[in-house]
Amino acid sequence: MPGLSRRRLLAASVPAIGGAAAALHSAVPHTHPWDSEAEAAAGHEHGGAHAGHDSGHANFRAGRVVDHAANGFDPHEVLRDFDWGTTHRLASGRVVREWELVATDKEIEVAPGVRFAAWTYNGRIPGPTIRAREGELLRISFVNGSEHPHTIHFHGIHPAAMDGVPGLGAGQIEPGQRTVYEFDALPAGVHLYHCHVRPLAEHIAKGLYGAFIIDPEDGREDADEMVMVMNGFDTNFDRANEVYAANTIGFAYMDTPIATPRDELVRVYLVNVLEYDLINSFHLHGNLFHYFPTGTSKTPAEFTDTVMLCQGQRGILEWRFPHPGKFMFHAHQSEFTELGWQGFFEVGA
Ligand SMILES: [Cu+2]
Repeated sequence: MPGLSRRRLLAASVPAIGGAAAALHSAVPHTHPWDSEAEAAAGHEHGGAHAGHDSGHANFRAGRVVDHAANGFDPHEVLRDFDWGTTHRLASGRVVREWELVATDKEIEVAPGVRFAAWTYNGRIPGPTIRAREGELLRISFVNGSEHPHTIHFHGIHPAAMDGVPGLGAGQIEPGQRTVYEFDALPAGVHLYHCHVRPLAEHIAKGLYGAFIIDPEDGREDADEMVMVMNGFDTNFDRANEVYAANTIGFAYMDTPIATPRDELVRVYLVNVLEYDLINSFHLHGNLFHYFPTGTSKTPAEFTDTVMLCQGQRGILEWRFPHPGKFMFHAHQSEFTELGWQGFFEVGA
């Protein structure tokens, strides 16, 4: 079916029925953006079976990699980069924590040779992982350096005027304008932020989102902490993704596994912002993890190896590796996995 996009097939045959759409979605083939043009022109299709690939396929074609330096961010740095902002104390002793986020239009290489006209917070996707302690007063200065109107909508508990949606408070922030979002750090957990300007799907899919972590007042146990924002990119503008990843660059953690010590507590702050697909998931090999939905309780809800999240859902995963070696993690939708959303943990001896 050369030329027939997944989305157009869906639109033609499924009048907004979620379950059926999900089933169809994974059944409809599409091409990788990093396939050769000749192959794409010949209508070479990659379906679930991926007959044209060897089973060891775990990388971009011919081992090509994305130029992280040119992008200005590296998924391996994003992984453990927690932005605590700057602080000062009010006369009352209360901590005020502040950040500046700037929206910019920026071209990002999302797969080898595939450049995507992204919209970013502070030049990176995901935007900075904003981190605070429960009960602090948070102040986020937002500067719109993009050519399009944007906002920052934070998940959490705050006044309506600070919700970052058009028509409330400062509303839509026009190019060249700025505003300040101010609210209490509540509740403890893992949250997210994203632009909330219409068309919403486009403003999110373009890259305007990030993780927002609030530590409990009494903290959490020491751990090797990481943030993974599950996302994807629609590189041919058909409202379906061609690239999937945790922290933007597919296969980045396959090319260079995430090193973590044996027997030490691992804590992953997992956020799903994937647009255009109904669900996403995280699956861990050779182990199970404790799952804390939204991270709002210290009592795990589940001990499992796979969690499923819709857009906006997030949670904290905790586990220890008792065995050394390499352990995969990936979306348990095979299609997402093969299009980039997979990686390795490398556990020391
Ligand atoms: Cu926007």
